Amino acid sequence: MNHLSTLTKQEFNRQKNTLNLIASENYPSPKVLELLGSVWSNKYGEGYPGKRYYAGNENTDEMEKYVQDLALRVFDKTDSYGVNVQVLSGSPANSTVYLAMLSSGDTIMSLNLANGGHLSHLHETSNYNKFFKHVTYDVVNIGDNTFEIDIENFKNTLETYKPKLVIVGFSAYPRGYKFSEMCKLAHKSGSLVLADIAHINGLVAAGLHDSPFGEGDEFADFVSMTTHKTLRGPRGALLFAKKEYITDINKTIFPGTNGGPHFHQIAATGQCLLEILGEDKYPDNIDFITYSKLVLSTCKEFENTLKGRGLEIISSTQTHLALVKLPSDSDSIVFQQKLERVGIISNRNMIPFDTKSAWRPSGMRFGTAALTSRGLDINGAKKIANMIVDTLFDTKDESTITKEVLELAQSLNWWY
Ligand code: DSN
Repeated sequence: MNHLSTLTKQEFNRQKNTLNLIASENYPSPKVLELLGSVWSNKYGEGYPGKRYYAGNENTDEMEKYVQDLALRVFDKTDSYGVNVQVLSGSPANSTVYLAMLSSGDTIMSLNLANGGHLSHLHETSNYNKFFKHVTYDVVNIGDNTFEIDIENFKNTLETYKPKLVIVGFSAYPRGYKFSEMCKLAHKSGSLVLADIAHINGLVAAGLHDSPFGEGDEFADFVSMTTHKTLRGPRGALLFAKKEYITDINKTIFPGTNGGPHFHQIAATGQCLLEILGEDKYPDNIDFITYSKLVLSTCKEFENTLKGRGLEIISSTQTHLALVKLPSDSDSIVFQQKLERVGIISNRNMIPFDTKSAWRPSGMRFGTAALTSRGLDINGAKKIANMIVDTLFDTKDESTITKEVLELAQSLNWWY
């Protein structure tokens, strides 16, 4: 066994024997992983179906068109959008829209990172700040530590700055997104709208969350998403654009910013879309809508249990993720490490109006999409929440919790 094989085996065992609560991860079906390691990976095909620069693309042409069709069938019920399946991941999908539609000096408006936005939405560390101006809108506490988009502030920021592009869609926002209201207001002020649904696309696909796809002013002009979170596919992305914009988007991806498409990733995305459409199955034979409903119920149970044990919940969840504010004497880095030691994998996170840094923020983010794919039910979700609180307050010793975690992890499905 060479060193890489050893590391792969170690990673396999780590994933199998721990409880993964990272809201942006999931366990795709073995068929998805098989396609990632398939001969599709050997082929170059700069260009698009029917117009490639190299020979030998008759199968990739058909496969790419097929996956485009599957993506549109899952998300676009009104035949209003085109889709690019070559975009490599979520952040490049977002920057494709900036590069395709904006000129240097134009303004982009988004939610900032601490309030639930994403680095690629022109956070101060983004290189795109060299070319575009950035303004942010806010969240507001609607009571009981529940922060939602502040629509008044959204309206005022639109009126003041007249941004060329408004981004709706977030990374650490447990509430449902108000797509139609925000899209309508942004369009009224003359802005284009990009909905980044990287986190909630599985819920949208399952019909459990409002969709930003549709005809008319209350829908987005562009929709970006990753394929590996609640969609349960391979690492990758999809970028949709209203038909009038799709040619500009395609040109910006190739030849604008990308070389050859990653066909193995595109084929694997097709597999997860087939599973969502019910034309193939995830190994547990549970259909995608049922799975997605379970994700919501495990998350709610998890959050309720944390709350019942005295933790401060931020923005009571309506999605697959829960945000928690740690007691002021807790250090989120130390706590994340402590959880890792007992086998619970999570990430520290900023909370709205956080006064601490992104490196050592005040909160933790937990999601249940990954473990629900392994068969976690609400009893399991409750158990994990109790283990987390026991770890935080030292109400049980670490070795006991470590044993409980391993037992639970080993009782769950493992598909590989
Ligand atoms: N890293 C992903 C997340 O955790 O939300 C998105 O970039």
